[in-house]
Amino acid sequence: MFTNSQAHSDTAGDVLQRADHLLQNADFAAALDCLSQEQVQRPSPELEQKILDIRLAAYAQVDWGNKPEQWPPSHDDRFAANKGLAEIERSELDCESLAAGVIGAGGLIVRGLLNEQQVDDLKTGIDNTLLARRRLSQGEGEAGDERWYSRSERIAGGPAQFGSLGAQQYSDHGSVWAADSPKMAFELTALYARLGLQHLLANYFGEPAMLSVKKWVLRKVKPNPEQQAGWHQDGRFLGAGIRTVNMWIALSECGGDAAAPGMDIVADRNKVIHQTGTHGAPFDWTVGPGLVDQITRESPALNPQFQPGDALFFDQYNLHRTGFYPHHRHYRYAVESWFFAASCAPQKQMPLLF
Ligand SMILES: O=C(O)CCC(=O)C(=O)O
Ligand SMILES: [Fe+2]
Repeated sequence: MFTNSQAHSDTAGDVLQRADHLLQNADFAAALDCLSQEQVQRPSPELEQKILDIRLAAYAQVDWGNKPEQWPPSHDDRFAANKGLAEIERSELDCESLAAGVIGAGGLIVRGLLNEQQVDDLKTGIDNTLLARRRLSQGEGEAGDERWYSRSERIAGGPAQFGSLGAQQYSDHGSVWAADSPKMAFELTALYARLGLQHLLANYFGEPAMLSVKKWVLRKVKPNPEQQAGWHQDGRFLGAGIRTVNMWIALSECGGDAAAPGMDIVADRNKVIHQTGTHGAPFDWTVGPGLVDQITRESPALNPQFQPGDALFFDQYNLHRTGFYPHHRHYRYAVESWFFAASCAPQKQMPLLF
């Protein structure tokens, strides 16, 4: 109660001063908490940007120590009798089910992780972000667009904001880094806090979990009956020695019989990185169809059906691709969040605190 009344009587200046003090003591988590509460009470674009900038700067300012020896976490292999991906309800998600699903079964579907309102808000946010990016790239930005889309000065080394191809490369669909949208980054980190993800993933990794600039992606995928996406393992790009788990959240009904593209995925328990660029592969980063045929003789390729708000957790060894099929008519929205154990987070993905 004291904190509430204090928060109400504090001016924005008081809060910023308190946060600066916490930042000087490198207490980034407390500073972010304090500023995030202020952003909920008195939203401002400047504060939203500041919060994102702190997240981006903090990783490099903390000594995250050595990798815990005890990893991956042990699990009870509760899904051993299942064929295919493990599947649970939201209420069953904890460190043990996550480990048994991702490590033991090759992937875990969590039904109903988000509710309808959360799904709708994220879809609207993805649309706003994509439209703001397109308008800004064409020099037609409207008031408020930069809240939805602007690249932090702290994000160095990524592709130029509007690319060398000019405006026409941006449309109302595609993918966009969540960290390029101060508003979406704020909403998503608030949502992850409500879901208890920091705690869940700190248990899973045995140390704090990070997000990253490059592997935290908002997606609006166009149905494309003609297209075949590339089979890949994200471990092929992420580098050796990492500890990671992806939370992919479907925001549209997709996959299976649904009218929007889901994910083709192999629930393979073997933790190996397959050869790429061979067996008829169209690209050097994809696993060729000939090799996929061999792998899927043992573990068939699945195309699970998702309802909006269902999540899929998997690691860097999982073989998957966007699943395009001729019956698709609708766009598919999703958020992809690769989380990394802090002590060995890949620098080139630009880790960020959440
Ligand atoms: O959303 C998609 O279709 C692809 C996602 C993906 O490859 C990933 O999350 O690693
Ligand atoms: Fe992927």
